[in-house]
Amino acid sequence: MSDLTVPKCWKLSSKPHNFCPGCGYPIMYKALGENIDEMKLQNKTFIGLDIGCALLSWDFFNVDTMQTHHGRTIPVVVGFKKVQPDSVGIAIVGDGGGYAIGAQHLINARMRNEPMTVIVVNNAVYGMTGGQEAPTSLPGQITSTSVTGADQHIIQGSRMLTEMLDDEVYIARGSVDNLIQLKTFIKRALEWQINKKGFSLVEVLSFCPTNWHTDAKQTRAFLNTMKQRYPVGEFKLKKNKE
Ligand SMILES: Cc1ncc(C[n+]2csc(CCOP(=O)(O)OP(=O)(O)O)c2C)c(N)n1
Ligand code: SF4
Ligand SMILES: [Mg+2]
Repeated sequence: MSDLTVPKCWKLSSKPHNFCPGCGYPIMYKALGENIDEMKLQNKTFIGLDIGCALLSWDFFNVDTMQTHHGRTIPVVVGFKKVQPDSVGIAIVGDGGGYAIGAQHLINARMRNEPMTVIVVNNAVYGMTGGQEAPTSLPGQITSTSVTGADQHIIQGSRMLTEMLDDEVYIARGSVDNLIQLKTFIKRALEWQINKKGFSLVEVLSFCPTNWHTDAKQTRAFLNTMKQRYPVGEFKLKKNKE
């Protein structure tokens, strides 16, 4: 995998992207796109995009894609899978869309073991709307709505979703500064949906230099600080790790 190659399922020639310089989303999309290419899923994949910076890739893939209301992407993908059970359903949401406004949908999809893959892009802010505090903002983080520092409590979404039921599930947390590992986690999540007909999720720690107000070096440093609070790895592959 070369850093210069572009996934075949991208429409790069006709659709330039609108992400800010240094944004982490395109790295996640590269990992996802390469998996779609290599697993030959282009003609059977459906992607739901939450309102948030995820939507900046709307009409960017040569894959059926739908943009949904903020926080409502998961039930849209659940519904699509009900009528197209052989498709591969992927919901891409931000940390706000997944762990705040859309949390009930995420929890219920996990409880029902809906056969789908959720990608939660965790950039520790509400990126699209100006960098407001999110449930994932680090304690003391300065945001546009926490000018004296964010709340001390952060949501451990991946861990919560892993532990809430004692069953088989694939949940992992990767990060955009390790593309190869992230690609592996997304591949395993897609394989889980296809082979086990079950719920899978990858949380992706991602850069938002625009709202973090960071230069390149500070952006890397902030992601490393996030990793201390949000450890990267696979949470649970199977019951009792058998
Ligand atoms: C029902 C509803 N509430 C609020 C909004 C405004 N809104 C749009 S995007 C967004 C937050 C996005 O943050 P996140 O989900 O973390 O995604 P990011 O942009 O950071 O990737 C909000 C609050 C909306 N569009 N619809
Ligand atoms: S606001 Fe942040 S998450 Fe959104 S495109 Fe810009 S850098 Fe990326
Ligand atoms: Mg966000």
